[in-house]
Amino acid sequence: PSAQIGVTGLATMGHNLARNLARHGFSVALHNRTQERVDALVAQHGDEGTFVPVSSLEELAAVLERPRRVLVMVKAGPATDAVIDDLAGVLEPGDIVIDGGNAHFADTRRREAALKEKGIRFFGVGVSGGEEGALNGPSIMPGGDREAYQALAPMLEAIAAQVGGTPCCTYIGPDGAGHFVKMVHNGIEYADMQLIAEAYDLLRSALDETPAQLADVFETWNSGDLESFLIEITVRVLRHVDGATGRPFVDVVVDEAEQKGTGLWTVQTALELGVPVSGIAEAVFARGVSSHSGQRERARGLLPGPAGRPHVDDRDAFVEDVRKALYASKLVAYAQGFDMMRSANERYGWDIDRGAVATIWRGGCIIRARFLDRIREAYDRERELPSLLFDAYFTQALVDGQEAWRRVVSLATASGVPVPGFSSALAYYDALRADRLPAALIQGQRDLFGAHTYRRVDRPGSFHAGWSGDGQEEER
Ligand code: NBP
Repeated sequence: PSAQIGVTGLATMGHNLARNLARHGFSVALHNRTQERVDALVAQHGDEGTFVPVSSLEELAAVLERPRRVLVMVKAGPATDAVIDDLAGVLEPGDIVIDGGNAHFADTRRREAALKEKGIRFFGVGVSGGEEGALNGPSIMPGGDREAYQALAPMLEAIAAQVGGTPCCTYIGPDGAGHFVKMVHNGIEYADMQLIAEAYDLLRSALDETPAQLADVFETWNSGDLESFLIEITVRVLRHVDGATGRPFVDVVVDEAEQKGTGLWTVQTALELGVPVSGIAEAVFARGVSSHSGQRERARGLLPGPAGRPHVDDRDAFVEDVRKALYASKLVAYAQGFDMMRSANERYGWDIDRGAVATIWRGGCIIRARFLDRIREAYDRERELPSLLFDAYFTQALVDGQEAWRRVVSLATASGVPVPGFSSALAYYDALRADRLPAALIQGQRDLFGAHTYRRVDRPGSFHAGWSGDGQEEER
């Protein structure tokens, strides 16, 4: 028997991707460290397509068509390195190894370079959509050698989610570009979730309405610009009633959010690239604050805030203000995330097409949304758009929304409702548009204590002011 592709690592994700491949007519060799997973897949789903079970990597190499294609779906980190090392021992030059796990893009760059020395072509592929997406169509972000992609494209594009006949999979760029884009996706996901949560919190604090009633608000929003998977599931969560107590489900869940690490990677990378991703960072930090239950407990009885709930005269106008604030803040978070790709293109010599990324995020992944069509159109209009905020469509949304955004942040702040996402997005917006920033003062401070020099508004060059001595400015 022979197979067109092999999958090693048949836990949740590998298992479902193997079935997805087989259902699309590809013959799939199955390998897993523990043989039971191979046997279980064949026993339960063997009739879905052509599976070739094998019990060693040598056997896997023997059954695969050339060039061999092996999808690695094992735990990210050292397990992935171990499996790649073992594979390198049984593969030949020209073969293709695909890591579909959640690798850090820097690890992908290192692995790609190491395998290249052996003539093996390595792909780091971001796969988004979780268990369900893996089976029925994920969003796929492949990074690696462009020519080798030709040997993968028919398979990856067939198993990806499809939106209007377009697969949610496209070549992203060399080495770590695919995993980089997956990382940014997850960072944006953090920000989007936080902003929705802040909108809910404000509505809940200000209005005398139950979570189920607020679900109706989100449901209405879901028929407009905000239409997205995350708003859709927000409606479901808010409507959900706890079986044991009959209380709203959100009220019985402990209010401490976890973070698994991709948010951290996004923020770390943004700091290294020098890209301000304040919306994403605030979302990661907000989860951190929520988890500090000891400090929260102590602060509750100690630190004062304003009395009473936010005061709202016109309920519907307030709801509309919150919607606009959410949309504007979301726009900032996405603009910041897409800015990371622009910066990575410069740093790593990639050519990530941001419009194409928006296209493949329209289906399969967690941040899938109508909004992504608008982003794609923005990059169609101007491929090297420096910020999404400068596209005419989005600028108009900010013109329409900025007053509401300010009202919402003012009300939240005055009444002690924390809105780190909304307010940091607004601060970023105002900093970008400011005529002058107090960075001039900071430059003065830096020059005074550390002779770091400054540039002048009226002539070129670097200068150091005469802070002591004769008071003469020197050109440095
Ligand atoms: P896990 O991340 O739980 O990994 C389990 C798999 O890794 C099993 O097949 C296991 O083999 C294998 N494995 C381990 Br652990 N150590 C190994 C080693 N030293 N040598 C060989 N195999 C080893 O599986 P998953 O949840 O399916 O995720 C797979 C990848 O996809 C991960 O990188 C994950 O981050 C990523 N991902 C997950 C999701 C999701 O929603 N779960 C979404 C997107 C991406 P065994 O059966 O012998 O123990």
